[in-house]
Amino acid sequence: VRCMPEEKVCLHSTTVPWFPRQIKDLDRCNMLITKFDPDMDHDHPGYNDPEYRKRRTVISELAFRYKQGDPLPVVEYTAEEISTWRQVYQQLRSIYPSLACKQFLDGLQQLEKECGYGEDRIPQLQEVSAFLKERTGFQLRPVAGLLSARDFLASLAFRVFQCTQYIRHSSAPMHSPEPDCCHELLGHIPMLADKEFAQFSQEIGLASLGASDEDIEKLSTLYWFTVEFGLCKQNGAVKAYGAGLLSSYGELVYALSNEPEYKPFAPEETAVQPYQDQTYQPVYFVSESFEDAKMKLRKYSANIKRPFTVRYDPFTCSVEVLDQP
Ligand code: TIH
Ligand code: FE2
Repeated sequence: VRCMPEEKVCLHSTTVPWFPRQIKDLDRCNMLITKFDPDMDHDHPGYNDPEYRKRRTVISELAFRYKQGDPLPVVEYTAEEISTWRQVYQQLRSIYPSLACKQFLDGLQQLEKECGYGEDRIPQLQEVSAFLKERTGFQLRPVAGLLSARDFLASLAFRVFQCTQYIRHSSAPMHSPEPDCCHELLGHIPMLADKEFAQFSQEIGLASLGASDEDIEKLSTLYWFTVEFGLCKQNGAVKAYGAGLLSSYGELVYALSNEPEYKPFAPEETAVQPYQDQTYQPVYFVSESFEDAKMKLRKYSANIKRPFTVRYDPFTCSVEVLDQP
């Protein structure tokens, strides 16, 4: 456990928040936010279901015990859990062809062909992680719930994606305010198999290392409106690429209806847009393409003030810290 969330390090005679330098330092990036936890949140659909809460505790333990390099834990899902997965999968699968972006559809198709994706079983993190590693170098790590923005973003710098392994409550398959395995496996994984998108995700992570609390807040808002709830133009139509949309039948349909407001993706404005984390978003940001989103984000990140620059070394899986030029 991280000694203190406020832990600081000294770099080039300035003090900045601690950040991981090596992939194994991610073992210390484990600060959980409990606001949507079924043990804490009275509105959680599993709050009054002791069986569900017990199951969540068992699965959380697997993540708490995990250390970088360990084999990813295997969860034997119950018939009830698989039935929830089936419902989510069937509903979403039927609307993806018309509402999801091309990169997502390509990724999902490969996962169905090569990684056992389908409505009959919940894929294991182990096999999915091996699949991603071959495509974009991303690997998975289990997490017990929602992480603090700083810790979550830091892992992206190392091409590590933190995944929950429990599933949403069977009474609410169409939307969940917290991440679950449907959200990770259906929302995030197909996109992380795309090279361009993987690069985009890692760049947000690198920009977050050692950043001030204020900059972390802005970067996590950018992450929210792109990786989680982003829309993009493709062949003249607006499509979804955000994982929060691609794992929620309810919000995916809503986001691409004429109800919500659309704004063009522009990092300076997007970074300060207040957002909704209990239910559907009132506003979504539309990018011209990933390439465009990546270029704009790069420009934005370059303006974040840090007394140093970072560079990822893929040979050692570590972050080099360089003097500000
Ligand atoms: N709302 C998403 C779903 O129902 O799958 C899950 C989350 C997206 C972003 C944060 S939690
Ligand atoms: Fe997510």
